[in-house]
Amino acid sequence: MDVSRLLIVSNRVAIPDRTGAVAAGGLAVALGEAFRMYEGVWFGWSGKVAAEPASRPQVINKGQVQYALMDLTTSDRREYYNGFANRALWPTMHYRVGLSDFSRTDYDGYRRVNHNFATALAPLSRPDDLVWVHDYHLIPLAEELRALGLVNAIGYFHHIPWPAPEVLATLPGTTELLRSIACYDLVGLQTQRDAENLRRCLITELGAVSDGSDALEVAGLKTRIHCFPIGINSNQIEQLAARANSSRVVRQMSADLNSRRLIIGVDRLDYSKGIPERMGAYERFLQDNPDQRGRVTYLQIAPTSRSEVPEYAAVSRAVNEALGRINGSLGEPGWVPIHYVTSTYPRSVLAGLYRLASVGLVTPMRDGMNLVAKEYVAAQDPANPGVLILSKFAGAAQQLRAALIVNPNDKVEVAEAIRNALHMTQKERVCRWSDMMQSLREHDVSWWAGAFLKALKRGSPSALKSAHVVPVSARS
Ligand code: ADQ
Repeated sequence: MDVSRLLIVSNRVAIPDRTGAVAAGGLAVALGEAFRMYEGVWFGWSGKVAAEPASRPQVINKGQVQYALMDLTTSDRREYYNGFANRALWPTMHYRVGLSDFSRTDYDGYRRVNHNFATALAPLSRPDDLVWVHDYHLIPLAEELRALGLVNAIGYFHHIPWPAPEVLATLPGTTELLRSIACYDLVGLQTQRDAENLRRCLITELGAVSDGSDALEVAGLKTRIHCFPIGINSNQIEQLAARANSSRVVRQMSADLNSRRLIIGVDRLDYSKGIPERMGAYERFLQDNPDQRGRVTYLQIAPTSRSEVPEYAAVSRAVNEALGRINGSLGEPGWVPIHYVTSTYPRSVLAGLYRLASVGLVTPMRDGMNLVAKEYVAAQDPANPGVLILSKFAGAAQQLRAALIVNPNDKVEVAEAIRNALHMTQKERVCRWSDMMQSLREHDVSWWAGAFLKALKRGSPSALKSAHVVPVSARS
């Protein structure tokens, strides 16, 4: 595809290490893949905290990508990252209104960091760059860039769910954020439902008017809203999984299993992923199916994330409590029902572990997409695949309809799905897997990045947008 140059902006920038591996987290993995295809600049937070705010990024050249890294101050990190983004927006967008904690100071810090990022980014841009902004940390960025005179096409992809207007409206500041979102030429969401929710928010809160296509007009601005479900590099996962026996961790796990069947869960430690609830469902499965005790092992991999946010410490306690209770009450000498690890693994190891597992248990309470569900499917042995159990509240459930779809709030239903998965005939497993694999191949990560950028390029950057937009941070 003929793309001039890509300027990607996201909260964290994942610089590949010497082996080419990137950090855990869906966005890091997906953008790492997108940059295999396109040349450009990746701008964002370095992950470091400095005494003084940075005015210019540190630039690192690696292959065809230039990484431009900004440090944050302690108050930036507290207010923008740990505060408004992760204690207010994240829970609200995951429908957890009760966990959302709004503070005006945090919100101001969020706008300030977006303003600072735009000021540092604008000089790096070239007139024909396509600018692609990612995720909820950076919703106001286009508004700030327009105010600095940028007329480039600017797109935004929202990786997490977009809630219904009634839910979003509970959070102060979101009417302003909706105005900011209207400054993008193109807004991409994971599912049709998310796209419809955003459209309804813009119509009910701002009086946006539809032009009959995917575009909405708001206060003289025209923004297109479209669904682009994110994919994975399914070829790569297939290949890694097929030769994963070279990994010591995979060989060890395989030997330890002996003839036991493996159930696997892989998630960042986050309350949206439903890990304690999933453990409760597994406990119920073992209680209802005593013949299965000693015959299955559930491996839960959950690297710690956002540990400075109090709600994450609480979910960590809940997981440890469920783990202790289940292993203590149902375990036997020589058999531990749940293996729990918090390490980060190379993709080759994860792929091998997925392939060893008869069941992939992916039961988030709410999730934009969930790449683990897709990776689990791609890693299976085509002749003898495992079964995916998938929450109806993960965006992936809109595509992977041949999974066993469950309500993660119903532990009896999840326990029954585990039993059904373990008893499913090979013929049915192959049939369900082939159906899902076809969709993963058709809509892989290259398709996702290509489709978004093509749509962004198609809509001409409106000169209209460079004028008359005063960012909130500059308003009195
Ligand atoms: P996340 O909430 O991070 O992503 P997810 O989509 O499941 O969730 O992606 C997690 C990624 O991290 C996967 O690629 C997985 O392999 C990797 N990972 C997890 N644990 C790991 C470990 N221990 N070691 C190594 N890698 C590990 C957000 C949204 C999702 C959305 C993605 C992409 O919350 O809904 O699917 O962005 O848009």
